[in-house]
Amino acid sequence: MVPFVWSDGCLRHEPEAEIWIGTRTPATEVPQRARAIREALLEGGAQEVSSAAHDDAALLAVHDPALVEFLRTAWDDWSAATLPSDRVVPYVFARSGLTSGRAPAVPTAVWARAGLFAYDTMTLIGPGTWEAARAAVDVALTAVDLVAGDGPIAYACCRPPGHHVTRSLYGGSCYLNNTAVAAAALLARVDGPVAVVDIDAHHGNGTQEIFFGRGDVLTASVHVDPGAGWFPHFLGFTAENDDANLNLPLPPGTGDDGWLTAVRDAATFAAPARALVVALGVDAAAGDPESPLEVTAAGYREAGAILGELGLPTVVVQEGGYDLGTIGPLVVETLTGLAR
Ligand code: SP5
Ligand code: ZN
Repeated sequence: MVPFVWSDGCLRHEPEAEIWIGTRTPATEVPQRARAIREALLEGGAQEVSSAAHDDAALLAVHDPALVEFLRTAWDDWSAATLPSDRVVPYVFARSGLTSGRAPAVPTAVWARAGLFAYDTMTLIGPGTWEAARAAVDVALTAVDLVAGDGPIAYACCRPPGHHVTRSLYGGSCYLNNTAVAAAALLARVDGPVAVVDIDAHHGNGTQEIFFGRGDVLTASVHVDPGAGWFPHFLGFTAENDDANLNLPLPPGTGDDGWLTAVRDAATFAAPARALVVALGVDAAAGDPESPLEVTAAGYREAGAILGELGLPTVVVQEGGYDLGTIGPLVVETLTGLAR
């Protein structure tokens, strides 16, 4: 079984809610997700490795220092201002069309600052959000260390997820792009390109944006077609494809056959790389409340086998997956397929 990296710090983010289409709804990205996955891994006999602290080098290789500094201080500043909301939530957004190409001012009002860095209202910041997001980065970097050491595959059992975060903007229940951080860290250690294959049900728009046009990190994403009405809505289309980026949007209702064909295409695209990051969302599974894809547990095992066939040093980073009763077994299936 693939070893996994764990940090209790990842449990400290408890968003409790998301503001979705103007309504406060219960959070889906909850601490119990990570606990459920860990439990299934331990039951499956996987070795747990404690996360080790890492400096900000790999983090700042993929993120704007201003985003990192905002996230580090946002909750303290918000709570000191005694505002009506118990979470940081943006209300006015610094869109590029406002400022004729000029950089927007940094708002004096604490309650306006999130509008410089957030691109949605679903991704709330509260006590422990920064600590958990930073812990998830350490988990991903510890998994990179394991792969750069003796093992060919390691799994980062982390949350909050990261693949929706761009260089300078957070959203989609994500704060820091753990997958991109892992890819940047691997890039510094191998001789040649790194590939990211994202099999979360949603397009990995943040990872795409971070590495777009570079060529040293190949990005492929298999996801529900945003054109059919799914998050992230603005990105994830085939029109964004080039030599280093492959989007494989699928219609709602796609099951194992169509999904695995796309995973095979993503693996072929990734084959020239010298190391692989798998952005593992298990929300493509039938029954997940956040996506209309219909992948089975056997499908996830086969996806693992397809990616394992590449024979590359591989870091698997946890992204989405919201059905608390099945996410643990789905991760175990994928890792079992990978290690086959
Ligand atoms: C990492 C990841 O899987 N992010 C997914 C973000 C997509 N969320 C879209 C939210 C759509 C509305 N969900 C309603 C939930 C009610 N609480
Ligand atoms: Zn997702």
